[in-house]
Amino acid sequence: PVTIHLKDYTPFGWQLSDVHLTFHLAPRSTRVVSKIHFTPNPEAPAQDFFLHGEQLTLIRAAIDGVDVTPEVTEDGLRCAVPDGPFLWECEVEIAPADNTALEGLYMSSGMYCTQCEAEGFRKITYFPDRPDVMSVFTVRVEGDLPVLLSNGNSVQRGDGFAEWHDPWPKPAYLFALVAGDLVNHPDSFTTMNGRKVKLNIWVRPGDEGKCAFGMEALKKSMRWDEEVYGREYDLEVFNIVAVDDFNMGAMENKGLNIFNSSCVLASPETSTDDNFERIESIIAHEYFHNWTGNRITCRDWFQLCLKEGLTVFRDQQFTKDIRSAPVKRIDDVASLRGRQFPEDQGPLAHPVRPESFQEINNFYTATVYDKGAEVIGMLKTLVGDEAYAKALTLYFDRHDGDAATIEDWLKVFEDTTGRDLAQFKRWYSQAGTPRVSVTEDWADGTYTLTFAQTTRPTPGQPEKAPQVIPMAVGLLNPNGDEVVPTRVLEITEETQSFRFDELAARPIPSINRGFSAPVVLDRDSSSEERAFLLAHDTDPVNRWEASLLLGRDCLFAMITENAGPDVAWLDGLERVLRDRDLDPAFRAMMMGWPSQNEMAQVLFERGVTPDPDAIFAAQETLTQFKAERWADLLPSLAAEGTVDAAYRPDADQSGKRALGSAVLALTTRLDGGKAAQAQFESADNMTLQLSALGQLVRVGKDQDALAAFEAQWCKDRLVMDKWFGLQVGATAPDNVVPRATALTQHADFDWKNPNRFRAVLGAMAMNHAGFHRKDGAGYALLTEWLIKLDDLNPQTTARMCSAFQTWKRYDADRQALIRVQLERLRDKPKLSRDTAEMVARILG
Ligand code: DPP
Ligand code: ZN
Repeated sequence: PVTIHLKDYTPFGWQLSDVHLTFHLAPRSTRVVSKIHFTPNPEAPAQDFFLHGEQLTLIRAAIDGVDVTPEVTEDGLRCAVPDGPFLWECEVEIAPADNTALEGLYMSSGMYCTQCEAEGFRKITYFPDRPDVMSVFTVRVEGDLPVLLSNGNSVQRGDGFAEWHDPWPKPAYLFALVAGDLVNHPDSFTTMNGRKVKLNIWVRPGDEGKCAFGMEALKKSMRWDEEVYGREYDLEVFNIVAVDDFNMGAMENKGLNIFNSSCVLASPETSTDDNFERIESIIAHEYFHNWTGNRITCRDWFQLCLKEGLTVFRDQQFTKDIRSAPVKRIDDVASLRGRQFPEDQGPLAHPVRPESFQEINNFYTATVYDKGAEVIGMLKTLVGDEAYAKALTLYFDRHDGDAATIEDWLKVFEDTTGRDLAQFKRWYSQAGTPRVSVTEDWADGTYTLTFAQTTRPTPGQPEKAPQVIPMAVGLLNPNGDEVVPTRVLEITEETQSFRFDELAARPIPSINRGFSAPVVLDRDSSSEERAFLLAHDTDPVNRWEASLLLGRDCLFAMITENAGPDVAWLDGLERVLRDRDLDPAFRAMMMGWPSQNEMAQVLFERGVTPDPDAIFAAQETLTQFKAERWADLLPSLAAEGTVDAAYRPDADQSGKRALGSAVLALTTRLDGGKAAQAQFESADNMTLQLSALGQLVRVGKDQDALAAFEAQWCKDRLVMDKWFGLQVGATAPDNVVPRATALTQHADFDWKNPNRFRAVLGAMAMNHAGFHRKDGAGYALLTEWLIKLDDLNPQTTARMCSAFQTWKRYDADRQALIRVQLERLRDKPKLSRDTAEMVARILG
């Protein structure tokens, strides 16, 4: 396998003024004709004329009208070309109906669609398929289908053809084409400068009733980006298409976003509150890419975080603005710790800007996206809101139309603020989660906090240098009053102290408020102090954090010392739950506790080999104990968690339902599922129906409900994904593998569909104790299916290998069982480059 390095970047030898493509669509014999004007690039070193191309049948190639015979290899073609500008013409044949990798031009339920990021365009035609080659595309689509779409504005449409022109130069990864029998949910938007833009959501017939929410989210996103970032939309039309078979969530192709149908279709009957919120944020995310990604794109794929980190940051800001900011922040912190921290602390650790890869698809990771967003949040904290806004304006002014780098990005901040960001840049180049230990000193009214930072070695990076850590700190006095409001301490040294003078009493510190830096905090704080912060902290994130830390310690003691639940913690939590001034959504979050996966990590960090069965058992004991202890509180909380008004997926109602669902989880421990059964039967929306079903699955009283649910929803693919996933994800550990096995034999287990595959096998891998059962049956089942899927869809296969990334945490027997499976995968004949790279990295 070839490893590609950031340091080897060289510009392409030619510039492309315009690209003309004609598609003659046919399922197994689509012809793609391209005409491209190439002009030598004066800034590039001399090089062979090489165009990427994979799985193409070359029909004809010509230069300046004269046929040529290029040298064709597996990954592209080479050809002798004139010294000056020339016209390249080429015709290839491809078979979209046979394209199961869902990359390039493929078919999904009879419709043609594309996915070109990162390197899918080379499966459509011969082309310099790299993001720094930008060009104006004109596309003609010919096919016997009612709807024919591509990027940009519609130029012409007639019987069996359509022509599109995108005036904005773009790289090939933003190319898109859709053709099919689709119906439209239309609307329009008037931009800040009064231009009317047509908006469309295109779906398969039958799904038109599930578009309204997505459309509202799109209009909100467009307005928000104008108001907050001054960014206006720049084409006459914005199209969104829903596709059932899609490897990722969605794709920001210029003017023609393509979405996994699960990330755009929504209705109260079929979607949960969480689905609605996720859809809203993904629509925003893809729309925001129009500026951060499309108008300003990436020079090379190492710079992926330039567009993804920033766009995630922007979609997080958007959600905070239109929903509850603290709740959103806690959600994001939980997800960062649940997904990114394990990555950053295991064999797959890589910098936010990686320095090498074999297959770029393997780097669409939590680190690039979510840690990438955290890095931008830290930058904003360090320079302040005003400077951030100025820097962003400069970024858009200076780099519009560019394929830019992280250096360009940081330079606008340096030029705006005069700050030297050389040290800050380590956030982009050093992998691993920094650990910050805190010690404190109190004497004569002066309180001193001393921070020491270290980052453990990660693959390829044995030594780490200190990073810039913006540590937001507030101090409370023993009465619970805030004596020092939040202040951002800038840690730059390996060890650094900060003094707070003239305090009347020794304060209680609230450190890393708002999770101002994505670090692991090591601090020996007493449980009294945590309980104090749980009761008094003014920072919602740290209040939640205090409870989480108490929960960790409680479970740790239960697992390792057979201790009983920590009553002081639960009493403190109860006071929070009883506080009706607190947002129900926040209280629902406070009712959560460390996941089994997180507890496995905690045990491992503290030198105890995690036993998944013991973790599960402790969680069960704790849940039962909570239910009993709070028995008299639950009815009133349930009442607060009940919504009488007509269903709306807004923050207010969903917060209440989240509280209701957290309460139901406890009530079910007391009534054996009676309330859940009643809720299941009376539910008129998917949120209530699914949370009830989840509880019935948990207590094993799910046979009738699962059958009823299936009968009701068997025609709805997205709802059936929930049905498949929930019965594996929520069931008792012993049932997980048998159930997953049985479901893979279900007539509707369409394993070539990534959503369905993930629903079963992904849910199995996330059921901690079920997946990690002692006999290794979970590991074997997952591997068996990964081996099967790899021939068809390397991208989804490779991504799911990360289920094994934490394997070194576990005991020798489990490690041996996992190793056998990883080696089995590694030794599979014709293993894809994607999966091979992942397995090699995980094996280490
Ligand atoms: N660029 C897409 C996104 O993150 C992923 N293909 O929105
Ligand atoms: Zn993105």
